[in-house]
Amino acid sequence: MQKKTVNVNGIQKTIVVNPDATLADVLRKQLLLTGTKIGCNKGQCGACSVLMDGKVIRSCVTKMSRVPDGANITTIEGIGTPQNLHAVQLAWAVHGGAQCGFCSPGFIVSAKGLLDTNNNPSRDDVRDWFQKHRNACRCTGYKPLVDAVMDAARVVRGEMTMEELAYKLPADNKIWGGNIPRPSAIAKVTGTCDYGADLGLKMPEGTLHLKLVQAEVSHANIKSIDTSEAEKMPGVYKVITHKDVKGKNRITGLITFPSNKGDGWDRPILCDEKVFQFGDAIAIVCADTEENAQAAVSKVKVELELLPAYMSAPAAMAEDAIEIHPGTPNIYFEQKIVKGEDTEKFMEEAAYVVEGKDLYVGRQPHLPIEPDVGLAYFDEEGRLTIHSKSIGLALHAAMIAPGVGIELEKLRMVQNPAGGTFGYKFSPTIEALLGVAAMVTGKPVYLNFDYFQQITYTGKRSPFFVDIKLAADKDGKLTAMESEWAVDHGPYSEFGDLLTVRGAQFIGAGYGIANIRGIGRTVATNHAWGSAFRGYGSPQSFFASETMMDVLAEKMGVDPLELRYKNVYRPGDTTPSGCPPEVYTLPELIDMIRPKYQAALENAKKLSTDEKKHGVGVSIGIYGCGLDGPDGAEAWAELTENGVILSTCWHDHGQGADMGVMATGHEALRPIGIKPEAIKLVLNDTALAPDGGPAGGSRSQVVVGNAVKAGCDLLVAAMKKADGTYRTYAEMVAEGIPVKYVGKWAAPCTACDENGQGNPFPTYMYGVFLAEVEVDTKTGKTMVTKMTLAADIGKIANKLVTDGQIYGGLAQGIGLALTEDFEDLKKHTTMIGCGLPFIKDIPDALEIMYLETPRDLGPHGASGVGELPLTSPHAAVINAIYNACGVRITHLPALPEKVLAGLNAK
Ligand code: MCN
Ligand code: FES
Ligand code: FES
Repeated sequence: MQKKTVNVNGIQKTIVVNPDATLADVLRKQLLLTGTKIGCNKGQCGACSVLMDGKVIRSCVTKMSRVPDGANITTIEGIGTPQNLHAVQLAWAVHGGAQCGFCSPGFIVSAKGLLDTNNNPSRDDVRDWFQKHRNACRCTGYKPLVDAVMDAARVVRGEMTMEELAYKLPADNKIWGGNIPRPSAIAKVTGTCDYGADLGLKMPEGTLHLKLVQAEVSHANIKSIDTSEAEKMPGVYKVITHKDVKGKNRITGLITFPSNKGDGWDRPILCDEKVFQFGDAIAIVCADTEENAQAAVSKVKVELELLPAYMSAPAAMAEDAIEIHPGTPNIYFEQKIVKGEDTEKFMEEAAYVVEGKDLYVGRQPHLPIEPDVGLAYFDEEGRLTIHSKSIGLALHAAMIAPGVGIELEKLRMVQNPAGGTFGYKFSPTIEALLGVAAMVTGKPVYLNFDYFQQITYTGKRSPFFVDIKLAADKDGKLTAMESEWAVDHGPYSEFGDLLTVRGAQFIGAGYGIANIRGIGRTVATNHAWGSAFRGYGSPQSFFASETMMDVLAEKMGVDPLELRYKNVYRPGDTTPSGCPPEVYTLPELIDMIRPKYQAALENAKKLSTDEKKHGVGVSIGIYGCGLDGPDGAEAWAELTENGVILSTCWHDHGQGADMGVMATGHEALRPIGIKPEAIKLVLNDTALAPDGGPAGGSRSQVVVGNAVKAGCDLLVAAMKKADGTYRTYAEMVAEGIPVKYVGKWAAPCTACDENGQGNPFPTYMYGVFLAEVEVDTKTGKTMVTKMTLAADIGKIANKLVTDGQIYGGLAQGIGLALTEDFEDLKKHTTMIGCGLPFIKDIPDALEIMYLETPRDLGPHGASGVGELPLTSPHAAVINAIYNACGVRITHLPALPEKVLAGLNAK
């Protein structure tokens, strides 16, 4: 141990530390300065950035032995407070820089470090700085962060006042469609928002720390598990195995489609008979400290009999492959698409036919900066209470309750502020493990994943292998499509059938193709289990149809954007599901983007050299808002003496659920003249708020938003007097009029049938993507120089949020196209190893063009936005690479070596 005197945020502190402890741990655990976040804990993401003697450092890799005595440390808490914000913090809030907000403290400290040395940086200086200091953000696409630094610099230089920078409520008291910062922004930019790991540090004494014994092989029979040595380790309270689980020890996907050959009870909470994939949990060590729990993990002895591991769909589909779940075939679900007439004759008679084989979008890792984390305890009413990053509290309660062995009424689920999920938390991850541990020990328990566990334990995007054939007449009008897709869903079936349906719904979507035949297959494998990922099935689907549209255009010798223009939905056309789209907006979106596209082509010609080839690519993207069929939600609106309480579960990945509830509710409540600050939000706790449904399928703005609006409409109607004015709270009470109203909404929709036909979604989002790239012909490396999206997401609730959603989604699309993967269990296990894009990988030139076509079924005319930007940006990038250098990539990501191989083969 070492005694140190350091100056933390201007206060002299004498501390006793382990010289090997990291500064991040000392700040967080000893000084409880939890504004400093830990993401990768490996020096890769900058979430833990602090200033030491004026320099930006990553505190997770700074040992206390390297912190000099007398060092001046500034953490986010020392930059500014909610009552006294620094310009960088205010700029972050007003530019929407904090979505999930997990990266924000690190970025803000880093930006302060920059402005202290250079108060007049260019945008490139800012980008160089964040690149150099490895500040990574998964939500924002970085552009709003640079905008924020530029404005903060203006304030620092005295060219702008804080008042000028701050958001101002318009005179008409309207926030709908505007730029008001989200309610959680100030907590996020000041480091006062407590995420799961921050709550974990503030748990009462006696809380047990959990660590997992996990599989290090991908497929095996378990012969025995011996916990005796581990149980004797210091501080160990209990080692839990499947034998201790009171319930069925399985997580269920709840509903499986009738033709699913499995029963949906295939995912163990703790492995009993088999290991199905690398990272599977086999035992939980519960101990007094994290260190003691971790030390005992390696003492648990697991005897295994190795089985062949099927690491891709084709491998698991092979004739001689054994069943991963004995009794259930590896191909456990099939979804057809049968629309219009038989396609054979159209294929024969077509003027043009193009065919693509094995078009592959891989196992994209979600890479939120915050690793998975949660805690559990019995609350004052004796309910098993589980806090986690769950974005579907009621759904997850139902999925885990029978497996854990608790009645649903005795299970309470709470969402912590989440540092990004991008869909991986549509599935339960550690909830059941926490529940089991709290039940077995009767104590509060806490489990925090490290980043390796985050990557290897949680679900991934499911790869699709797609074969596709398009037929067109002599004018380029599509007449028929044939498709076949295999979905590698990993070992666990939950929502695998639903994902396979997405292939039927979105391969070829956007075009009025009258005749379609196809079949999709869901395949169990031993690679990472498939969980939802933003876009859910659409990036895989559009990669096939949108790259083949370019192949068709080339074959016909026509412009790829104009070929799309000819074919996009117009009145009379139907979606692949056979229903008319709710609006016909794609022709106008193409009209909007056409001048940009033509200018980009000219520009690419001018810029191209033998060494650096420039190219331009387009794609269209569409996604439905809702869970298939009559998806519904509930919300409450309650008048109080001080304002209105709005309550629901609109789960927050980081996208801005709080803003969605606030903006949608406020617009409905505007007749009563309420100010936004008089609206209180009670969200995302099953004991306090009604079920809004999971925040997946970009459904919340439409489905939960409609429920919020319905509750507010009822309240406003009840408050209205005969003379058109509104009752006060006191008048309502005096007249005995109820003050609390339940808003409910259900989509008037029907799920798709066995032929993929139906009317599954109340609204859709539409976009046209334009990518501009530069390909280095010496190295094969592609840089995206600009991305543009023309988007129709209906009426906008909050423009800061929708801009941020789109920038962030485009950045993930660039990652999907060029770098991101989770395939190699040795290499793809860190943020950098997985290809997370940093600021210099994403162009500063991100442009959005909105068309706000009001939707009849959307609240105040809104559709959704979250997933649109990740439907097909990667297809535009891949088309642009072809346009630049003639290399067509069919297997993502387009790593330099693949492009180079294509160039060499030419
Ligand atoms: N919104 C708006 N105007 C519209 C439509 C939406 O202002 N016309 C706002 C909404 O109020 C909400 C946000 O945009 O704050 C997204 O709305 P919506 O499209 O309805 O999606 P959900 O709220 O259901 O969010 C889920 C969606 C999905 S499915 C994933 S995955 C996702 C995403 O949003 N993961 C995210 N965005 C993310 N953003 C961040 N930062 N982190 C994630 O993990
Ligand atoms: Fe320290 Fe990632 S760099 S947590
Ligand atoms: Fe940057 Fe979420 S806001 S990671």
